[in-house]
Amino acid sequence: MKMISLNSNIKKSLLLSGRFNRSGIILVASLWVVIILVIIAVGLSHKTSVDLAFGKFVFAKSQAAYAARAGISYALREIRDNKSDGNPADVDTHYACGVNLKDGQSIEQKWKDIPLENGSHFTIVYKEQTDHGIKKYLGLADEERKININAIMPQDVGILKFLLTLQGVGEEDAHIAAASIIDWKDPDEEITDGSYGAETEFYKSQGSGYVAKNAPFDSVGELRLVRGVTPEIFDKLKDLVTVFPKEGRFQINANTASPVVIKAVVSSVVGPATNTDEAEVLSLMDKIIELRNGEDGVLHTADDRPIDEKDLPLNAKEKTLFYYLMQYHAPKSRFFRITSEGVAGTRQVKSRITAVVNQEDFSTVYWFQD
Ligand SMILES: [Ca+2]
Ligand SMILES: [Ca+2]
Repeated sequence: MKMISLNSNIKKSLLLSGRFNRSGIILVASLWVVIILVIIAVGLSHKTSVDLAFGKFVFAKSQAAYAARAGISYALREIRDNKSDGNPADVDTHYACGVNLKDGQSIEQKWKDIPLENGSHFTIVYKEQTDHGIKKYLGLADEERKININAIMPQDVGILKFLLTLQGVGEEDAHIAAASIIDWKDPDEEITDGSYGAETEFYKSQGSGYVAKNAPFDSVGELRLVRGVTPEIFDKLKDLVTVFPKEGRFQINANTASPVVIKAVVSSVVGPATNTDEAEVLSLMDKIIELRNGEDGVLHTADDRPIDEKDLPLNAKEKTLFYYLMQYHAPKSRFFRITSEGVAGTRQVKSRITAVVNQEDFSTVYWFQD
């Protein structure tokens, strides 16, 4: 009897605990469903806000890209206007490059934060390596301030060589790269400067899978294929050389050229033949820089002046180097680099386009969008 009542108690308690377990499982399961639904809801709302933010960014990015594009059109119109109503005797300087400022107009008014109707704006600006590091300048930059690797001839190999040695590249390495750059684009298969240059035979012997181009460079980046142009050398060349124009004789604009470019040109004739040495290169350079900077002594301000022999107090040796430089000097430039930075209205989202245009026919010879 006792046994039976014990069994029934156990059954009862088992029954109770079973009921409890079932309702407990249902409760826990319901809670999990709620938690999962909450997680999904939070996830969805987060995803929606991420999608929304991404959508806004994409919209702002395209607004910025259109602003940058508007900047290119604006600069082209300025170049065109300057050409049609400008004084034909005008020359291009570092400050007034491609476009002259109107009376009383500041360089900021001409090129900085030019607004568009939708609230976005653009700035025409470029960066340049100076003795005091990289500086930003407003306006356009001519290509004639650089060494044209398509126009340079075998007899000018020294100019390219000095462009490298003046930047710390060893004499031998500089000579190999310079001669090979000339061989790459000259139409013949004759090696420049004996063993220094490189034509098809060299590239074949290296198993490089390509031959000497024997045609003009289409881009500065193509230099990477040339014998002796190591990544280090390419880095030192890329901002100081141009491939425009692809034809014609070698010219630079000494009003705008970087000091290292002018130094490379004149250094290539220094020696007993001209009775000059390094000291004259430096003193000539100082005088040119002083004249170009104008009275305030600062480059890229309204008082900047073009180079003119009558304004330069030169001694006989400096004159020898100066006349050599003047052979190549083209004070009016033809190819202008426009770098336009577009900024979207409400958000600080930027976009940049760089174009190089030919001022003669307004053709675009280079276009790059970041
Ligand atoms: Ca060749
Ligand atoms: Ca100045």
